[in-house]
Amino acid sequence: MHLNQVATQPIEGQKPGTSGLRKKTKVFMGPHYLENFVQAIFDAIGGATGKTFVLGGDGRYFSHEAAQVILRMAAANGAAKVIVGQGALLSTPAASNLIRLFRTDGGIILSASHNPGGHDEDFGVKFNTPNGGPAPEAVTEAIFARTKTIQQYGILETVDADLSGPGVQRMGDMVVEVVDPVADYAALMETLFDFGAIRELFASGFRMRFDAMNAVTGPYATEVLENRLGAPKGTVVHGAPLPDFGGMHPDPNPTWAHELIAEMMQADAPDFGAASDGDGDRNMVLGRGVYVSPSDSLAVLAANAHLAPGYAGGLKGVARSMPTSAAVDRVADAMGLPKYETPTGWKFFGNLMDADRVTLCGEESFGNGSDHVREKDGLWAVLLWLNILAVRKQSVGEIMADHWNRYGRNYYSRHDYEALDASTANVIMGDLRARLDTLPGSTVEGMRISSADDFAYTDPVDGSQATGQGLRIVFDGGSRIVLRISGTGTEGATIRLYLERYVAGPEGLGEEPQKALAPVIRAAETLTGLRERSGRSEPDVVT
Ligand code: VG1
Ligand code: CO
Repeated sequence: MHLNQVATQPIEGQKPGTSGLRKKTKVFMGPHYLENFVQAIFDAIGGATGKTFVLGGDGRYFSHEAAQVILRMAAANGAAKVIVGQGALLSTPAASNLIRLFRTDGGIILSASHNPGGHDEDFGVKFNTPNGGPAPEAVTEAIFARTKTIQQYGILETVDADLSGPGVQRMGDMVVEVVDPVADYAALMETLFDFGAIRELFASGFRMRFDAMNAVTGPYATEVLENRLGAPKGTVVHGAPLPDFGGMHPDPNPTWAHELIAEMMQADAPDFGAASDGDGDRNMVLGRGVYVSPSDSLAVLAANAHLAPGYAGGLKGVARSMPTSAAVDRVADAMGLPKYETPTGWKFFGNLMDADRVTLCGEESFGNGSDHVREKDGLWAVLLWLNILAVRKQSVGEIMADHWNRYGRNYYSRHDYEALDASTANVIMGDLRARLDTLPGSTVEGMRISSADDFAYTDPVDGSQATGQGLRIVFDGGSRIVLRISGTGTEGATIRLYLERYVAGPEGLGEEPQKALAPVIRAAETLTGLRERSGRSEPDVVT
């Protein structure tokens, strides 16, 4: 065993995006790449000496090697202890839970979330702070700043830790505690939901399909749904986490979870369907023949959360990211709840939850969660849906129809134009940004623009500011176009175009969303020239 200080040099581009640092796996495997970033994390938080961290990830290719490097670096940096998920596995919400449960000094999550995995795909590293949430911008900025000056990193030369089963071992002076990745998380879920009622639901013949997409949620879903709630074996499919996700793209949306969509649209489909992403923080839910848009799912969960024991006392407030539809706002207004609109990315919800201002948060990108942890949580959302279905004894379709009748419907869609040439994307964004001030009052496709701006946010808890968070154009009546560049892509630039139109009802609530949004989609093209200028005749992904 030998403590090594390795000389290194700054590597360009180690700037964390919406959710950690994501790059091609081969980039992470390059000389000093992972080591520089991990040392920058330790340095940016005032060193690792005497500290305890949680470590785990979604099991993607290179996770095992990366986990061993991080353990040896933590030991060299004087950490007291690292709590690691068995096999280096931990879903993002489970990692958040362990950080909070054991009051650690933070955690490192190895994941590129919904991005594909494998030697030629993506890898990622994310640091979470002691509250269990993704590092806020001040911390990620400090990490990035450190990557630009780093000259050396510490690493212990020693044999690998044995991560194959629970137990305690030592690496130098540091304790390595390997834990069952599922147990504490499953126990937390039992405190929030009426497992008895959900068990009865399954016992009555209710059928469900959960597509874990060969990613980290498999073991969690199998334990909770099949072992503890009595769902029949085989309810969970693609349940074994694989390094390349078996070639699946673990993004739970209609494009990438097409197998589940196809099954759920059949006449004899299960009653309920769900999928989750690479690291288990996203979810898509479906009823028989019914796709629930993530923004609508957030609104339904907000309106019905009190039906689950963990939320029986009501919600403190709700928050959504700016591009997420205003469906949840209508619920908040009707229930008299405080509501917040934040920039994209879960890190912006942490302060609101820590300050007890909100209980429920969500994003249009298939993510919602509550203050039980400080990350979005895919399986949690599925369990809350199951609890609601068990209590209301209605189908997903009936619940959606009832919701829209009551609150009206926010038709919503996101069109992604992926891997565009970065300069083209910047020109499209820049041109629109420059014209924002001139737009209010003008009419496009028969719709009058009431406001246009580049979204900026001041955190109401600590006053921190975030600017340049997305261009938004709002029309009279609440229809909306939002444009932003993705902060999780690893190739070129991805433009996300978010489209929304509100229909109060009772007429016109049952339209197909792309049809209902047609005038807004046309207005977006007129205003941005996105298709024409990018040379793309249609978006790569429509959700
Ligand atoms: C995307 C989503 C955003 C989400 C983020 C991380 O970011 O739009 O809502 O918080 O991914 O989710 P972007 O910058 O590419 O739009 V995950 O499950 O990939 O950690
Ligand atoms: Co994710």
